Amino acid sequence: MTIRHSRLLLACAVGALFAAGAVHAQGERSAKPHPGLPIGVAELEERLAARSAEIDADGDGYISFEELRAWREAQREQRMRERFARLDTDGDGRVSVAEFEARHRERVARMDADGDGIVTREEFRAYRGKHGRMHRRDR
Ligand SMILES: [Ca+2]
Ligand SMILES: [Ca+2]
Repeated sequence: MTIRHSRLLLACAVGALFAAGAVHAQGERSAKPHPGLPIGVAELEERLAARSAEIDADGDGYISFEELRAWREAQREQRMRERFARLDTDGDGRVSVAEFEARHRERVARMDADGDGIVTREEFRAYRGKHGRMHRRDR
């Protein structure tokens, strides 16, 4: 393997790692220590190989459009299930309107940092800075 290939592999591995959500970058990315880092290149390569094998469902060595789409759909489905489970706080397999609203009230309370009952632009921006894209962590 050439150095150029190694670098490409590493770039792909890091990309795959981020795409898989194994690394949750949040706001002020450069300032905060990263829970998933440092990480060995060998581990990144292992993860890349595992991910590639997972996507290449028929194992023919090629990732077809359908395989990629199916993998993405499965990822989305998994995220939706996790989001649903977080909303279902009493674990009865259903999300009541009260459970749904409670989750959103918590979020609004966190946004209203000084608790004056008004979410200012600054508070909203600070919340987004801490939590990344709106709702990402609350889903
Ligand atoms: Ca394939
Ligand atoms: Ca429930």
